[in-house]
Amino acid sequence: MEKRRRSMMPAVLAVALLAAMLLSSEAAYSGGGGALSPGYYSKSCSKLESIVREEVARKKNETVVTIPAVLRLFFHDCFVNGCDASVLIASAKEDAEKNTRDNDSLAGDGYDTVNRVKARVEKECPGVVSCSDILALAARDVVNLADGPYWTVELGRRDALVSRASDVEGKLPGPDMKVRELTAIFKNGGLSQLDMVALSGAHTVGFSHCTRFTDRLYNFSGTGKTDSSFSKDYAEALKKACPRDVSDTIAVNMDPITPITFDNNYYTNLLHGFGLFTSDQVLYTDSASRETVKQFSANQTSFFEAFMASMIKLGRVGVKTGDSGEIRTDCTAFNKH
Ligand code: HEM
Ligand SMILES: *[C@@H]1O[C@H](CO)[C@@H](O)[C@H](O)[C@H]1NC(C)=O
Ligand SMILES: *[C@@H]1O[C@H](CO)[C@@H](O)[C@H](O)[C@H]1NC(C)=O
Ligand SMILES: *[C@@H]1O[C@H](CO)[C@@H](O)[C@H](O)[C@H]1NC(C)=O
Ligand SMILES: CC(=O)N[C@H]1CO[C@H](CO)[C@@H](O)[C@@H]1O
Repeated sequence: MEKRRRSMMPAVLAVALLAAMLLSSEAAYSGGGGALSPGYYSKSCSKLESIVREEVARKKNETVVTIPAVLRLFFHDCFVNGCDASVLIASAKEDAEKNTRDNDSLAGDGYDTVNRVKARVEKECPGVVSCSDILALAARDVVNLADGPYWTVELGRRDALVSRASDVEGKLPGPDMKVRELTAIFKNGGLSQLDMVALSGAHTVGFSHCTRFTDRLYNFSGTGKTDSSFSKDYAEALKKACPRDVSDTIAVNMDPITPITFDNNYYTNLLHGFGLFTSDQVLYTDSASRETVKQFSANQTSFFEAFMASMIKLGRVGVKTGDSGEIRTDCTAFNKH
């Protein structure tokens, strides 16, 4: 759909690199007999971070879809049995995590990015770096390459030994959920309501298939009407892009104003009824989270700080360390034992 411009564009704020602030926390998470730490590979694979950055940048130069694809892939990996690269497994029987409805928009470019990085890392330091750590670093790099913040990534995750489609049910939030349900699902991973609101800001980049929100346009809550929390202009534009009988392959930008820039415009959109999903718009319509949305809309630095802190917390969910799991040589397959 077309980029729609409003008269009041958010001020462009100067973005400082805020990594230094986070470095002071020396955070180390322990789960499975080991601990995560930023310097985990400093001796065993000192070039790791520069390799990841270069390969992710190369891939992004080929297609900007790399940005949302990698970011969403990391979220889905972490929310289903922890950040353990279980989402990357390809199963001949099609019964792995990726073989579920929610993988629809897990664009192939996300998987491809991780696989390319892994291939280069294996040449440099074979058998040392986990696929789950590569995905965590790549998620940081895509955000930063889209003009978003840069933070220090904790490392030392090990890769899962299982990946089951049947484990996905109920773990991922749905676009029709309201604040209470969203908060509950994030709480399963030890994440707060504030983390939920900050991480939802990832919808400042990427695409959604029309079929994920057409009920809001044509039959909201079974009423046959349009959701009244939509801005009228936005709903009209979406109806043009996504007619009633729209094919399930058609997608639109989730942030219609700045679709490929990682900024706080997602929150400003919510103030104007430009939230694409119910799960987006309710963050503003529900008083439980409205003040946070206003704050992030008014102050990009405040959003970036919260987003970085929440991404670090997301990266600790259910991690395998120490003797758990394995270091996969091919991210799409378990090692042969
Ligand atoms: C808060 C609850 C959330 C819900 C209900 C939700 C739901 C969705 C849905 C339905 C889509 C469109 C998928 C499709 O077209 O099939 C989507 C896309 C996306 N989501 Fe979320 N999401 C949530 C949180 C997050 C979080 C925490 C992140 C990352 C930190 C994230 C990152 C993304 C990205 C980047 C895309 C665009 C994907 C692309 O363009 O390939 N989402 N989300
Ligand atoms: C990607 O493109 C940018 C801008 O054109 C360029 O500066 C950068 O060197 C490219 N990176 C890679 C790895 O190709
Ligand atoms: C709207 O939703 C209701 C309830 O789910 C359903 O019974 C009805 O058939 C739908 N109408 C249309 C036009 O799809
Ligand atoms: C924006 O948020 C940052 C970080 O929380 C804070 O230091 C700064 O004072 C805020 N700026 C304004 C104008 O409120
Ligand atoms: C990209 C991907 O793995 N897509 C799969 C998602 O799940 C469906 C249903 O199992 C598969 O048919 C797709 O191949």
